[in-house]
Amino acid sequence: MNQFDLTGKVALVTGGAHSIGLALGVGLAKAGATVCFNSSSQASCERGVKAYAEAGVQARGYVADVTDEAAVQAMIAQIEADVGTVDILVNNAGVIKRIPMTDMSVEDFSKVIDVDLIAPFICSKAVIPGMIKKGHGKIINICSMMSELGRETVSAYAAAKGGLKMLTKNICSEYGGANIQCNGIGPGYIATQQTAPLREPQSDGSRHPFDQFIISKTPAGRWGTTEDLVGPTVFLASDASNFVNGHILYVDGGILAYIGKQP
Ligand code: GCO
Repeated sequence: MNQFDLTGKVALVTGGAHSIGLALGVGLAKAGATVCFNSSSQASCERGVKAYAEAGVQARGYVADVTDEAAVQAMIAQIEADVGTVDILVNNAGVIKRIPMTDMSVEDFSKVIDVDLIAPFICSKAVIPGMIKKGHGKIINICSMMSELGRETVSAYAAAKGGLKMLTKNICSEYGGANIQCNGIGPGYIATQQTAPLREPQSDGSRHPFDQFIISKTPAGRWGTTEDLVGPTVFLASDASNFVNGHILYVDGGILAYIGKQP
């Protein structure tokens, strides 16, 4: 039997209308899953459904603010009514605000914590009862290099992603006995809209300093693509990872292992 086959499984990808979430949703659908995603607006959901169709797969979009527990509970109930219990949850929705910490308002810091850490708690709490009833479940938290490392201007994001790493380990600890595996994917530096400002070419056409920096720190010598994250996510969503729990799988081209190319 193909251990990577997700046929018959229902997957929910939060923030799955674009970028990394869309790539993961398409990959899970191509592995056989029935894919649902949420977005914050009807318009974004419609754009998302169209993007999935252009990729050759069907997906169902749900409007829900993942920081609002009542909205998330209602979304999970609607998904269960529409297609069944959520077997696979990918906590992908995330925001970043790059502001020097001493310039950052508490409101901005809290917003990042709400979306990047509290929302995964809310969504996991909403799907775990159904997973327990069903006798299995997969929760995949999209962590970050910043689950392990800090850098200037990303204090809130690093605090949230560090917390998400430990929430991953705690869900593993608390619900592993119910055959729920909770793991993380730690993307390296991926070429997305979110990192576009870090790759903006200079006025003279040369690489952005941060772009050059990441290339020098990555053994693979390139930025990752959203496609690089799909296989690892299908693995963690499938029976092939039934004895993998509480692990953050870094998909980073080797950054975390490498001191960096000598200048
Ligand atoms: C940044 C980047 C990173 C990446 C990603 C790395 O400002 O350093 O946005 O945070 O987005 O999280 O794993």
